[in-house]
Amino acid sequence: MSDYKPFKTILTGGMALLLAVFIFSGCSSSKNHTANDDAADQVYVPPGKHDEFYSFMSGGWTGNISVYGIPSGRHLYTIPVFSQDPTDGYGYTEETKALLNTSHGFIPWGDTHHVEPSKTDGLYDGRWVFVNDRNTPRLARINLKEFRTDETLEIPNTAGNHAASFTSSNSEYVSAMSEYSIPLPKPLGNGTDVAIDSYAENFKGMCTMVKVDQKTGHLNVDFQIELPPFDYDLGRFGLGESKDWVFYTDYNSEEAHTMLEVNASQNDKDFVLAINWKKAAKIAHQGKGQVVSAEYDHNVVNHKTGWAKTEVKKKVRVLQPSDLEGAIYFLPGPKSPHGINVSPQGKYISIGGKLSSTVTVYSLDNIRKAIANHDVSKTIDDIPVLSFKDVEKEQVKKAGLGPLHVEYDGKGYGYNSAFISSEIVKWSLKTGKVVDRHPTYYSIGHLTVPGGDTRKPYGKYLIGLNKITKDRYLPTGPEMFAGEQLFDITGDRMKLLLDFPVEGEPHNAAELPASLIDTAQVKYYDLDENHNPYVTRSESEAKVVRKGHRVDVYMTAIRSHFMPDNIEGIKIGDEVHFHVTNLEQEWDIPHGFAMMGMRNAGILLMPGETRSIVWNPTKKGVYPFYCTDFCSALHQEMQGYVRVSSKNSNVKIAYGTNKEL
Ligand code: RUQ
Ligand code: CUA
Repeated sequence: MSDYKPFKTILTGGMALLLAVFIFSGCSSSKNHTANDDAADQVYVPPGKHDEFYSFMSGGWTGNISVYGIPSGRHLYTIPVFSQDPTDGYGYTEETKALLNTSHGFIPWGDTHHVEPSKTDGLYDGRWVFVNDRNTPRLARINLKEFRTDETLEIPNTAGNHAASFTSSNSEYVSAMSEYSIPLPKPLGNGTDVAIDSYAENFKGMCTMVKVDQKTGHLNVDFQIELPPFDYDLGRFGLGESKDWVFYTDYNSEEAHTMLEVNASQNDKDFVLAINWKKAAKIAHQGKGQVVSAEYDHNVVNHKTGWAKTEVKKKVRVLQPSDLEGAIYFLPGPKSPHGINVSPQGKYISIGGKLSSTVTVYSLDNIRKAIANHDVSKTIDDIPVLSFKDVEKEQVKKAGLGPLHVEYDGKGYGYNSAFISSEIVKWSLKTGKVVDRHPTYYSIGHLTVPGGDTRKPYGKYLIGLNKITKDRYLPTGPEMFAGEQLFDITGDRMKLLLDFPVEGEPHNAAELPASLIDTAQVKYYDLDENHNPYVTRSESEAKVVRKGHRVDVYMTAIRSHFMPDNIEGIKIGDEVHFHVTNLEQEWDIPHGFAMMGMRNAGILLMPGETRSIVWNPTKKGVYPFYCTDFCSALHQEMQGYVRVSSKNSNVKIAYGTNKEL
């Protein structure tokens, strides 16, 4: 404990009290500070061998997803999603730029929080992963054949898109939920330009159900539900018996709009919102609610051409809770809850009572009974509130301080993270009794068991996603990568195996068995199937075409030269579009393309792929370009020149490789 000072600045009010209890009750000893000696064997993946699981970690403010191998903790890849990535030119190339379009314009970064794999029958199916951008409300779908973002969808009428991108048992829906309420445009609300202190009267929360086309994966906002202006924090769809339901935690039932730290921590109980999404969808499809105008961007990659296109959507169906009789309820829960998780059979729903020291477990049976008996204590904005004592199954006591999230191992145990006391607490679902606890380093947020949100968790490991790294690695200035910890959970006691640093601040992660994904990987793109409008399928087709101030360069790359590699006749003021096609037809032979003075990014071309990047030369001269990826023994030689002349020069377009221009 000596080297860990919890951040006092975030601990006020009730938290300070909890902290006092924490300090005076003493805390975990340092005996588990390091892993056991035989841990090395358990995480050692010999050279040339593969990991057992892929772990997809959201990167928080990196806006992307990074992929790690488990148990080794090796960083395998980063998938660009909501942020531009100069590694391969994602969000810089003409093909991919549209993926970052929103109704606010082009937004080159995001804040990814929850990675959710697609499911069939409550089990991972290896098709896609979904992830949300919290800041600019968006969802993305990544295809797991290419580890690429296929689609992004803006969520209208929403802000602080935190309780997303949770998916139903067959990925029929992905849901998104506002954390920050906002006033809604007319005719829905009273207009968006209102006084902030009219919060209670004008601001609204919003639940969005996004339908997933089972063939193409395409996302489509099916309907929304207007909600009271609470902060909706986390969500989970039911599983098994509860698979028609979706559950969300919320805090700020006080409806505070300033100094939430204090003002949203007044009520003893906040809520879980339970929606029967199947019923709600039925009601929506019967035409209930209002179709209102909205403006949001939907960006989809066309796999034939490789180009992402934006469609601006103009309408959305919004339901009111009063439309959803029998399909929407509040369950009270202590106090400013954060995470919510559903047990593998779908019978139990647990929430981390961030400002209490308990995990509350609800049972589906109790919820059903309370609904059948109309045990309604009151209604809030037409949403019936069931009574706590009716729906609660039990409180897990001694769940640590600041319990946030729960994961299940499929063997009857829940594991919750405790942020303030920096520990993982294991308890029995049957008895609600704590059976083990293990310190984490430090301040754990999410935790994940491979398949922990499915009907059949793979178990075996648990990964703690710690928020604070401090002294666990060599220091790297004031900022350090987040520190994750891998535990073995096959025995009665958790066993710490490995610390490994990861990019950004992963808010959560999902592990898929390698066998579900690895054999399906795309290794290169078939040139004959490349229907990019700017493809150059052979060197003889390479050309440079001027149309006014626009110059299109149709270029090829193959070991170890570009065609053309000498270009003349470019003038200041031109807009030069380089369309480079990698002619290789072999796995893992990308070429790069970088032009001196280019103000966006270099590009990386996968075998058989065409990418386009725009260059606006501003100064006369001869500009070298080269391949950035060490592709062959003659990679250094893979270079060329572009001559840029003044605006009024009469140098004509000329180009070629191995010829005098
Ligand atoms: S959050 S540390 Cu953004 Cu899922 Cu809980
Ligand atoms: Cu191509 Cu280096």
